[in-house]
Amino acid sequence: MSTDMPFNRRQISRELTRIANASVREVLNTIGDSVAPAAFRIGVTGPPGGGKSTLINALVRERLKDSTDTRLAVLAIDPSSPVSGGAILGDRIRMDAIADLPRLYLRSLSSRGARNGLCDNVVDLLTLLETHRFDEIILETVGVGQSEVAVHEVVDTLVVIVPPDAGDSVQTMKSGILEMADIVVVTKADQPGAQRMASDLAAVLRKQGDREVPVLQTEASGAGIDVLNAAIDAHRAWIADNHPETLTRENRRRYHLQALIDRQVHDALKADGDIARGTLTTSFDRLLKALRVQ
Ligand SMILES: Nc1nc2c(ncn2[C@@H]2O[C@H](COP(=O)(O)OP(=O)(O)OP(=O)(O)O)[C@@H](O)[C@H]2O)c(=O)[nH]1
Ligand SMILES: [Mg+2]
Repeated sequence: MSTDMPFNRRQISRELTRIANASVREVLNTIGDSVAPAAFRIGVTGPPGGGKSTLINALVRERLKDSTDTRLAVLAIDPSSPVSGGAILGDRIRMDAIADLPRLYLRSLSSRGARNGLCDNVVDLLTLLETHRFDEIILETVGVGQSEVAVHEVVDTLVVIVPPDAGDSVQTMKSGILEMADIVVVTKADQPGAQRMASDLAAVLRKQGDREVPVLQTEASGAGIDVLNAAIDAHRAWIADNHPETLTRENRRRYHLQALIDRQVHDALKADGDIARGTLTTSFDRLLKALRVQ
């Protein structure tokens, strides 16, 4: 490991693996008392194979270019389930090209078995990264279904990508993740239909109303990435002006508490095969008792 590395990649990887497989109590023992400052979190989400990783590749370079000391982490949640299609495309971009950039930490994690598409424990992972003093974290998730709107809760700026050939999935996204978007990007803008898709999306988002959501276009060549980068900075400035930081922190804490307690309840229900016997009241009290001793 070279000494000019600002952080120890192997140690962070080890810690992430450990916390990804930890019990709720172990999670609390690891990050429960952390007072590390929050990182600026950017979510990049959209359909499987839509061009998320390609975009992040270029975006990372652009964001690191602007400063000499920004520490940036990328966490890619790998769907790895045949249902979502992500892992079976075969041609997915791996972010090897940027993996060695100094001041960048890159990690891909499977969401197999997670109940909400995101890793159930993604907030644990993000918080752990914050204990390593990352300034920014980019989170890649596949976002097509309703459940994926959860990503909105854990990031500051949500970039929703739509490839020109998205077709039907745009209908699904309209009532879900698109409503949560802070910035919309039509990826693969070198392909036919990109301009049309961008106009359609702009029309839909204008009707949505309350805040102007930019609709941008990017290409794997890097075209449009500078504009996206500026839009992210503009949104960050907008948040700083419009959202009190303490409120954001408290909302995030609430979300984290909910995630941990959900898991605790899930584990307790699974551990007691007899929990459903008896009346609703006796089951409920038995569950509460089990939670108290965990
Ligand atoms: N023509 C064209 N192809 C692109 C562009 N960006 C990405 N692709 C291709 O689209 C495919 C998927 O790209 P990825 O960046 O892996 O997409 P992804 O959304 O991260 O995919 P998953 O993580 O598997 O959901 C790859 O074959 C890319 O080469 C682009 O701007 N133009
Ligand atoms: Mg990807």
